[in-house]
Amino acid sequence: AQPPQPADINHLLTQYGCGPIQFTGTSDALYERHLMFDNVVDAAATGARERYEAAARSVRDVLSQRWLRTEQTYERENPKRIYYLSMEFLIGRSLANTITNLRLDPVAQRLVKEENLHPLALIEQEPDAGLGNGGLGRLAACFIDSMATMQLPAMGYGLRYEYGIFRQFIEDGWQRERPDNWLRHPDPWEVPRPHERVEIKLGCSFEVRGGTLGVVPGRPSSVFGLPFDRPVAGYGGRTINTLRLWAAAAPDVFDFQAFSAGEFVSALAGQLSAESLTRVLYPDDTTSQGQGLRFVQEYFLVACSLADVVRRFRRINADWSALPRKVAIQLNDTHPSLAVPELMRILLDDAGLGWDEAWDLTQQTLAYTNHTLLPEALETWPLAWFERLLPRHLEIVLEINRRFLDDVRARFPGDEDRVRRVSLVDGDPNRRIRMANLAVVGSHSTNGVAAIHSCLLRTETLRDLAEMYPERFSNKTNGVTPRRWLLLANPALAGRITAAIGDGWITDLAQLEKLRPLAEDAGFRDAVRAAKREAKASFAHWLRAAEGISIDPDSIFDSQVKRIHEYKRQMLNALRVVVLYNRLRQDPAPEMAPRTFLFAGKAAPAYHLAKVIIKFINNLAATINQDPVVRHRLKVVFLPEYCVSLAERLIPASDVSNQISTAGYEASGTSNMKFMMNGALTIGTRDGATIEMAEAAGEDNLFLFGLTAGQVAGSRGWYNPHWHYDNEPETRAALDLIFSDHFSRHEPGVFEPLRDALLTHGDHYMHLADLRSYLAADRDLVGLYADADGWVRKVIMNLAASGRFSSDRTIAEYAAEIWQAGPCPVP
Ligand code: NBG
Repeated sequence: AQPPQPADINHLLTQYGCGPIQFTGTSDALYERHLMFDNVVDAAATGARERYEAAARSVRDVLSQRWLRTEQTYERENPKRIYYLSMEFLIGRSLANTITNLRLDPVAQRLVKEENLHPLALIEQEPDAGLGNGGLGRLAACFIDSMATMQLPAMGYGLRYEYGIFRQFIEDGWQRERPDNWLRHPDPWEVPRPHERVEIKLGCSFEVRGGTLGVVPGRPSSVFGLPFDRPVAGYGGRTINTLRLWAAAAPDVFDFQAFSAGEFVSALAGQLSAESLTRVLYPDDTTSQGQGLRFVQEYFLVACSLADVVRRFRRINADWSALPRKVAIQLNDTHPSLAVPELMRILLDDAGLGWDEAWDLTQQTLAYTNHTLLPEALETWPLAWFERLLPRHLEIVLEINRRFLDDVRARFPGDEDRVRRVSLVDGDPNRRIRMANLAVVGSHSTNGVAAIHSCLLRTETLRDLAEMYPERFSNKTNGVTPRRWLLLANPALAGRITAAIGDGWITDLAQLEKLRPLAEDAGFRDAVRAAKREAKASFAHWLRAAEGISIDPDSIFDSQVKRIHEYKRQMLNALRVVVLYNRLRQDPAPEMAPRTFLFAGKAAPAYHLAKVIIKFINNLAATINQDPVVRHRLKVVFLPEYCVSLAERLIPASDVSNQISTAGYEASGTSNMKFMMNGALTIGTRDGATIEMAEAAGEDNLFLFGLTAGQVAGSRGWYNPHWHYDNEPETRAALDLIFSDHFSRHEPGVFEPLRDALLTHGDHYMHLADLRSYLAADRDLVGLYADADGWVRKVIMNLAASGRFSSDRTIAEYAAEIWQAGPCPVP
């Protein structure tokens, strides 16, 4: 086989908007060269993993010069730069996405043919970079894709966890966790930059014992942050931005005294403690358990990133006062909100500025995004930890607070209750620092992630602060990148959209509006139906091969995929299935579309009830799938190990998207948007961004049901789940069936925690209040499915309205309204 010639590739790259890129060396620098020389093996003897690595490195070669030139352009043009600080980046796989964004598909296809490669086998060799829990981390990944595509001079900063989100497997129906050792093999995408390491100083030394952080009093210590850079290729390949992930490393010179005194082993152990700082991602979604190691992780991210930002800023800007004109820092949730005292410390102690100027620059540079209203997620850290680890930061926080509370007292004289509520310091004997208050006070912008969420944030959760600083609060409704979630994940549908309206939608998703009139075009309806059928068939095929599970592509694929949490109400979905099952047991009615219910998601390892819910879904599946009465009519599948790659397969294949959180609890949701742009219809509550999806598509094109956020809040005082149990026969029959151990014959009583949550303890998330209206909406939905044309019309109306939910639109709003930053094209 002839390796691709450089001239040809240059031609292709020019044609597809990436080039011209000058290659140095010969064409062999691409795939074959990597295959042989990187591992020094005979090309014929290489396995799938080596072939994946060689392919990935070849793609990286293609973007390397462009990547360098991007940074050079930023240094030369000195634009305002955007820094996105996040403890999580849930990026998933990079090979196929980078090929797509560089528009190298033709080259890749040729390579696959000439080298006799199996593309799927190759892609499967890449582990998901699971450096996040769920929505918050995936949003960060979509944002960096959009920023690169829009040619914004942006950079992501995060941590290089050696172990990402745990791997889930199911044993006897229960979730079990295994460590995700995703860096076991060398990662072809990351470039270590040891010469750009930074040193972080702490007020004492620490050690990690049994997962908790022990402080070793006495000597201050330091730890190094080692940057690992990953390329972020914008669509079209013009801009290659950087995601910089920090790994902790011990200082070269460790405890020399102990070392010389012969305590070689214990001196080294200290070094190991320092390095365990970035070992593992905390697997808690929307809960903050206040572990010491997490606190140091957060500080480490902030300290490394700010040192790097400031160093870059100072290289080309003499004057500190230019900081907010040249730097915008977005804090993804409160996790990096130690940036407030850290930036103050740099400006006061290192730059030598006075308090007022430092404070002004800090506020103008920082902005904060809130991602949840759940009280258990609001971070507070013991003041005592600040005292020991970050004494200087504590001084700064207390001074910020003193001045802030003076302002509050001046604005609201005599209102000491208010002072207590807004103070950055909570409580007396066990004083804690409230990180959300610190982030709001220390920045110029606070935003929520969907209209309803931003509104509740302003009027409820952060009301007192919003009264102090109303101009700081705004909404930025989330979005997702259409490159990964439509173009790459759903080639069947993407191809048909392009055939109908051209490919402008890829970078301007609002163009999907052009599909609206095509709802009345029988040819286009057929095309959309055929695309869905293809995606379903290929998902069913994969599922059989990967998990040994057979599902019927002619059944309705009804999906709920997300973290398992009471507020997301997977249990409401399961109750719906139990009711449908009961109906069939009573009356095996002749005609109905067969249905496949797909569940996937991880539970935080310490969240017992969420694990019971997983167990219930698995037992439900086991019982239903072997009951002859419902065979070929209802099938329930719990897919283990939900991750970005699984979402990319499952979402395009789904007909129905369940977005059924208790209204007022899901800040935005982002899978709702992915389903919408992949041709699924939504059955859901009026919560998060689903409300805006319904506004955009028209309420009639979704199946909305249930209490509104106002009704949920209004019925808190008197809601009683027993009323529904006593008065709704189907609700009662479903619960009785569960508690009769119908789904747990060999494990009697195993679902008692569900009885406690749903009945005894008052059903906090109001499952029973919404079950009946969920079933009514479900009936409408199944009714419509029988009308193939009516169904696909609604699908097209949703597709046409999904343009607003591109993360490009979200990022355009952040750039214009929060960052005041624009594109910096790379010539
Ligand atoms: C999540 C919310 C979702 C939202 C994502 C992204 C956290 C703390 N919050 O509703 O629960 O879509 O953030 O904004 O993960």
